[in-house]
Amino acid sequence: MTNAVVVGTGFIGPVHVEALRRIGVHVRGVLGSSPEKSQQAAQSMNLEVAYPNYQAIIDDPEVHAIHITTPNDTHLSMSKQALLAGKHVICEKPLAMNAAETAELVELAKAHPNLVGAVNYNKRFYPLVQHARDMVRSGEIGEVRLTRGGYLQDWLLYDTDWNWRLVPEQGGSTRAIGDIGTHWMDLVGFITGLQITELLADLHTFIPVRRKPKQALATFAGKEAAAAAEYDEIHINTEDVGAVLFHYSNGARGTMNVSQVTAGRKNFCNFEIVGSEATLAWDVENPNHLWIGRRDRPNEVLIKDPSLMSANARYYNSYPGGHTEGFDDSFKQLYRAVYDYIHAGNYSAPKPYPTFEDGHQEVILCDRIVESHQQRGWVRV
Ligand code: SOE
Repeated sequence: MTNAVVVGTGFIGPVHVEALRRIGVHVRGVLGSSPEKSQQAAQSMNLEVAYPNYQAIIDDPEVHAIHITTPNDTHLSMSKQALLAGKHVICEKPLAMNAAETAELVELAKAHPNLVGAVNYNKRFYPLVQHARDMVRSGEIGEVRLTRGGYLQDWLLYDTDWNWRLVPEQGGSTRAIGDIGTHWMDLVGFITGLQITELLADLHTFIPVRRKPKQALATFAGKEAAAAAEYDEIHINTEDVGAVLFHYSNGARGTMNVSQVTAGRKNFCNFEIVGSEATLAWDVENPNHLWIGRRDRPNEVLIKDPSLMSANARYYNSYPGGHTEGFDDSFKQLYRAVYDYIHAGNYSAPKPYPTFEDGHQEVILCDRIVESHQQRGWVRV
């Protein structure tokens, strides 16, 4: 039996715990930002071990896989310690703070070929995303010419909204791009298989000073809480929004918009992939519909239904047509891919999950995006 531990008890840690349990992976315990938080989380999720610190997980021989869901500045050291201790790693995105760190992790993963080094790009695992990929890769939409879309949210719209991601020392030098833009670039790259060769970026911070509550708040939790009575004013130097133009390896063009301050857009990640024969459009808030645009016949909407989908995409459906699958299911399907791979034990087989190499590519793109913005010009990737 493979035992997993989840590190982090904020918004996303419990999502990992729940998804692992749904596929029968034993979650041995959890680690929060303090021993008290570990205790509370272990109790509320009915887990046997509340770890006092990270070293206790590393030292526990019963732990085989570690899910890292803590702020980005912890990813390098935690992933490193885990691999060196012979444990599989499933790390939240972005994989680390900059390309030097992610390159180190790629090398370490290469030196431990019998361990999984996965990055949590869950959006790849929506059934219709898998189907869209199969359509594009089999030539059904012709040659890809354009990609368009982005990722819009509103949870950081007010100057009273606060989260650790606003602090570059914890989140990294990009915020909207690093946190949600990387999801979009990974998703579109996964579907099209195209490499970004050049880009031009424009980033902007609309809220240069924010009120940081004295009491820490989990991601998204601020929207439900009243504005803090006690706060510190903090100068913000990471972007609220970004727009990026891309050139791809085959000559295709792309545009991506990201924003954490777009009122009404909750978690709107969408793409339009335009081929020489047809267009595909999808969004994560309506993930059971794939729009297929045509010129020579009426457009179609494919409603998620395994009986109408590619063999590969069928594998990533758990339920028949009309039975929706969403956010939590995408985590479940990602972990199915990871743990089926571990249980099969053939580590030279192609990896069906986003790897440290994929995580590294995303962080390189973030670094280039910041560079392009600072230079006010196109940069090569
Ligand atoms: C916050 O922007 C966040 O939780 C991201 O970090 C996640 O990756 C995304 O799924 C939802 O929004």
